Amino acid sequence: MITAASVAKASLNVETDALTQALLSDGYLIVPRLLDAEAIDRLCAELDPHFTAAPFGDGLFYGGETKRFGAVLKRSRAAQGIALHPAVMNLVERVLGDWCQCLQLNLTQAIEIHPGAPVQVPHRDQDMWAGPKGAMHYMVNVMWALDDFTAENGATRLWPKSHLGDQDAMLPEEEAVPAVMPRGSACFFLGSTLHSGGANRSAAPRRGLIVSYCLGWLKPWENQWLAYPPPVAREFPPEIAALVGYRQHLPSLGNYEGQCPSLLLGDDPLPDHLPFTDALKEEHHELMRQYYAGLGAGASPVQTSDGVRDEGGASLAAG
Ligand SMILES: O=C(O)CCC(=O)C(=O)O
Ligand SMILES: [Fe+2]
Repeated sequence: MITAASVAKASLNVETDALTQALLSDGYLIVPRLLDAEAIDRLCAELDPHFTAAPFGDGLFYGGETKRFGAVLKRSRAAQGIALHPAVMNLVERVLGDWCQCLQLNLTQAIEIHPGAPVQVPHRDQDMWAGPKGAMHYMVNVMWALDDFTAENGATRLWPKSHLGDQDAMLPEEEAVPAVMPRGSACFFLGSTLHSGGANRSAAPRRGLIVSYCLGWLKPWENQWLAYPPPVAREFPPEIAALVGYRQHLPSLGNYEGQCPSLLLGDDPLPDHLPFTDALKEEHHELMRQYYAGLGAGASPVQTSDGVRDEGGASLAAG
């Protein structure tokens, strides 16, 4: 049983700082019973038919005795609420917020490890991205326990403080700690934390749901726009649509025809061409103001209803 990193739900709202520190210090954090009985029951009921329908995986990493499915937000309304859980968002924003203008969903993945499944190969999820490691955080995962997680039934294994050392190091098996937690609990872990699914030596499958958040300028592991194309995302609450990519990460990243991709979620058909419209940070506006001020009178653009144009009508908008 992990107790060092466990924090009672009751203290969650008032102690987000402490929770963040615990996560950053240990590389993982368990919050027991973050969901109440009704919430976890609803989530499990909505996911149950999908677990039944999902095939077993293929390959050493995914595992032939493990079932998975993605795009969980289109399959379960309860999962949408859980993805936006305020305690989770607070924590994730504290860890990732310094490195991006807004967060995005990296993936949702339901995982059912069946009896007889061996341990998964230990890995750091952030290794899929080629950037420098160790100086910043790329992602935070939340593993929601849909069943009680035990050392016998395949609880996720984590290597405490493995995010602090050599980011290429494999660590001794005996240093792994199983994320033992009751159903409805959440295990947070960093993209840099060495971890793996556990072997299931019990007689029953172990179900979990990973909701993974990453910096808004990264390529997410699960292609969110394909998982949730506009006809699907149109039905989402705006916060979920934004989290899966229907918003621009300033400046203008992820735009559609120079505009916010949330335009695609409206009721009206869009014209074939749209006016490219600045979506910049204040610092970019300031840089442009300074640039034009430096050029002096006459070279300055004037603001028109169409956007920013020079006096002769040529577009000056960044594009
Ligand atoms: O199922 C688990 O406990 C962890 C799975 C995992 O880490 C992965 O597939 O990347
Ligand atoms: Fe993983």
